[in-house]
Amino acid sequence: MHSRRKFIKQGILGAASLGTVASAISCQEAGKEKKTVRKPIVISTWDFGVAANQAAWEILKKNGRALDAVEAGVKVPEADLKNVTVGKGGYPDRDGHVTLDACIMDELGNCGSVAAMEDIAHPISVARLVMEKTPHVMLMGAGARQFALENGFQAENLLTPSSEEAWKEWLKEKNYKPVMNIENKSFATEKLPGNKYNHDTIGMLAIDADGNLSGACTTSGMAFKMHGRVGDSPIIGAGLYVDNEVGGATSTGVGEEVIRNVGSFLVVELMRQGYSPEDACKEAVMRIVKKKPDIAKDIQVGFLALNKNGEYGSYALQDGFTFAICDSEKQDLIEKGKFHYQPK
Ligand code: SD4
Repeated sequence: MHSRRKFIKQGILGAASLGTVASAISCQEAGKEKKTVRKPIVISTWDFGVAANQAAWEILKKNGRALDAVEAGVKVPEADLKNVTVGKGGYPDRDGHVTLDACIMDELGNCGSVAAMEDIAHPISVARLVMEKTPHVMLMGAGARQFALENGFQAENLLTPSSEEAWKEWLKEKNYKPVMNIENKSFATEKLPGNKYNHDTIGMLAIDADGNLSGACTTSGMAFKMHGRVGDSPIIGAGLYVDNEVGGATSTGVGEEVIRNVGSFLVVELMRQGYSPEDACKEAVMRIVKKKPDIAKDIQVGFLALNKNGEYGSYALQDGFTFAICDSEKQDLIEKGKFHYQPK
């Protein structure tokens, strides 16, 4: 499958130096052809997934649990102040509030989520606590913040000076229009040249050495959204879904279209029916195109999927979607997603 794809090496970290525990493990399924399971493996959305994957790999290579790996992995972009679409430093909503969305799901089907949460820098860890310490799946807004504070998280101002500056620039025209791949790429790069890391949501999927899957997804959502707006990223089935029998999927882009099609659940269910990860992602993208062709041609949505055998694939509405892969053979690898609409 890899020969068909264009790989972009971004620096070399030898497999030996990473001291991996397992790479490809062959197994014989009764009456079926011999399958090679690639594990451990971690994949995540966008170029910034490379650094996130490295943090996840530190856990996976020591036989750690996929759940721990995905949490540690996505905390990297959450903590990156230059990243204006995830965690602290994320662009605020139109009223100047940074509101964060995140969810996590493990191999047992447990899941946790926070939405529109303010003042807490690592929403993914709060989402995990919702999963592990409450009878609920999702906490939002003030309730999520209160739960985080009660569990030892510190409140802090998530609006960095440069994100505040960007918001004030935006207020001059108040033009809300999602732009391909990053919601406000031209704005950020033309008017704020210091902001180079203008990518989108991080969604991460991992299989650990035991063959168990987990996933995580975290974002500051669409820049300059309405106050209270929640996208696909914290919604189980939309921004993320994991089924340990089949595989996992995650999404990035304009969340409204992902929610309308319950995108990540759809991708996993298609893989259950035998679709390859890439074909499943493509079919989910084509549902969006079919239902709303007028909207679909002007927005970006990308899906990323990993099946139980460690095979991965992606598909996006538009050119520009990238994802990062890390296993015992390949580190720091970025692959370009296939896409439906030809560039204009
Ligand atoms: C959302 N899917 O809030 C997220 C944001 C994102 O590209 O991925 N933007 O809709």
